[in-house]
Amino acid sequence: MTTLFIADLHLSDNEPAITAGFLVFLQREAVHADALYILGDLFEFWIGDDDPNELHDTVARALAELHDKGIPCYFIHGNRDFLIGKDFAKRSKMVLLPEECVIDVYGQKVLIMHGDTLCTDDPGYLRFRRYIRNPIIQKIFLSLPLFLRQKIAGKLRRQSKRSNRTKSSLMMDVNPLAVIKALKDHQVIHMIHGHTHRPAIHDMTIGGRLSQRAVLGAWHDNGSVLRVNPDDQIELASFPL
Ligand code: OKV
Ligand code: MN
Repeated sequence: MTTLFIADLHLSDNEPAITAGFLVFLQREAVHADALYILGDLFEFWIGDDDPNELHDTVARALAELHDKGIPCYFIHGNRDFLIGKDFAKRSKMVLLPEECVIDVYGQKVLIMHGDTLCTDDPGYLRFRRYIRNPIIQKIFLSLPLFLRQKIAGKLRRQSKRSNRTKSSLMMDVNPLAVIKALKDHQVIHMIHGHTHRPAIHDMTIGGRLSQRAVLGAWHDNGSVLRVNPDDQIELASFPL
């Protein structure tokens, strides 16, 4: 019995080996799991469920197949694929979860999220986030023709690459106070997130209680998965793609 957590695959046409590795992961490992949680940034970018990209179809089919074999898959949006909507959820048979969510994993309450909202030392990003997460702005964006959305997204991605070069690595990590606040707000001591690409299991003491925060790794040269089993054993593993 195992529940699996992954994030930050950043699937795109430019990285076919990661997609191939993901499909193998679904067939070899996820089929034996109780559930699969994808905590955001499954895709490198997302400009609407109506994007006729073949990659989306391949991934939707593979996830739907997993569902048909009895393994439920849950998804929390990342900062890149936040526009994944009901249509893709239906095609992939994934359940879309809210951005912060307390789940029960073998009797333990665990807070799961993508993790970008914990990076409170990057006000530039949070401003950008507030803007593009505005439902009205999203509605307008989604009403644009596909070629325009592609053009805007390409431009934003190039700008972001440029601005990330000037950001310090501390700024791109989670803020410890934001972590404590999130745990307090949800009344939990366990948390799993991705986004920072700094895979680790952090032990902390909060109010005299031992607390754990697992950070999922990004998929680059290797895949990354967190395995949780009923004996409360958690294992952060990296595997070749
Ligand atoms: C996702 C990020 C690009 C970071 C644009 C309104 C706007 C949605 C959008 C376009 C971009 C998602 C949907 C993408 C995340 C980037 C660059 C930086 C830091 C609008 C609503 F602007 F036109 F109003 N977008 N895409 N970034 O390419 O997937 O998270 S994206
Ligand atoms: Mn992210």
